[in-house]
Amino acid sequence: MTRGMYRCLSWVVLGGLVGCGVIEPEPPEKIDRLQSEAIVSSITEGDYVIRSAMTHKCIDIASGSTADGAKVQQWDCNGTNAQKFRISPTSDGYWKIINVNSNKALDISNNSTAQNAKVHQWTYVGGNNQQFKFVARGDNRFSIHARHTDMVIDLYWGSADNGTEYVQYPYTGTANQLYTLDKVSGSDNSGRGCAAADGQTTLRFINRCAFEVEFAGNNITGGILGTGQEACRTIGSVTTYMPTKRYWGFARGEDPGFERHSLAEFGFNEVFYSYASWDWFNLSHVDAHNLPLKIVPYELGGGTTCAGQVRSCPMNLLPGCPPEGQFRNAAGKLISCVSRDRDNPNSVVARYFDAACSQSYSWSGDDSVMAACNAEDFDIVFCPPN
Ligand SMILES: [Ca+2]
Ligand SMILES: [Ca+2]
Repeated sequence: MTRGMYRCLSWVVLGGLVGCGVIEPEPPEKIDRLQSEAIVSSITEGDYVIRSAMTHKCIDIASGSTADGAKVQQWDCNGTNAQKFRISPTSDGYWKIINVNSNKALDISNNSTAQNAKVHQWTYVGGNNQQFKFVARGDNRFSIHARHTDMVIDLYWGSADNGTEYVQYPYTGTANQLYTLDKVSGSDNSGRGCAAADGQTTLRFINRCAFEVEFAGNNITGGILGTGQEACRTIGSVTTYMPTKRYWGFARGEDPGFERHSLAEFGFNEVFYSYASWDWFNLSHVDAHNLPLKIVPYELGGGTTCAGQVRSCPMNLLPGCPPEGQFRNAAGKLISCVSRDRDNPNSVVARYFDAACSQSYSWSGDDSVMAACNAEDFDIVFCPPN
């Protein structure tokens, strides 16, 4: 669909969902430079890397020590097991946090109830000073509360220095008390990765390209994905009405700019007959093609409405782009194929897109390829293999 204008025809084809009207284009939100494998929006049992929301550095066991009492510190993220923690439930919403390398638990030293008592590692014995609660604070950030005091794990004075210690301190909401968690293994939702069946509408961005991809879109913090990496963004509950949302990606550092992206377009959680959470979506080439995309819906509540609703245009449409559509960056590299006559189904570029990919939404009224179903979560795949 066009940006900045909504066409009634789409609604009619889908059965007259709700009204239509002019919608102002939304600017892309800022790109978060944090590179992530899989930032989670909720905690399930598994292995995690825990990063400061302030410094983006990792919680680390100093020198990879396996000793009781070893220092827990902030350090540049390095992918070692000294920075991976198995998080598993204890009781009443609390969790133990066990270092993968040492098999020792994060622990408030000496069972202290004082402010600024240090966090260190210790053999897990089930103490309340070894159990923590994760409280969601928005934007996939959590505060981590010790069970015996309800104080949070606090990056001391918010220092960015490697070697800075963590202490317990009353929650104040400052960024040195907030963390993001990247799940690095132990996913218990086969096939769904970090998009859990949890009553939330989550988008899982997956990069199958042979290069780094930056992703962005409406109502999310974007990010950078290495080859094979994925990231989840929860945008609302399964009943949150979110019309006309768009998501896209581009090779890192090669953003062709506004109206030069292939788009994954959605309307989430429309009321539709007996469904409270019907969704429509398409792979739009109305503006352009820059990266191959795929949308995979995951059914809400085990129904079957999403069968056959996967949409994919896995082919690279840049090499064959007609001359009038070619958009090059300052270095002369072809980085987008732009459809400058978007409302014309017979334009050379629209006909090229349609011929190359039967599931492409190739001009502003190409409603026959619209998909719709009662989904909870979606994958948005860059450079899908099929
Ligand atoms: Ca979900
Ligand atoms: Ca839905």
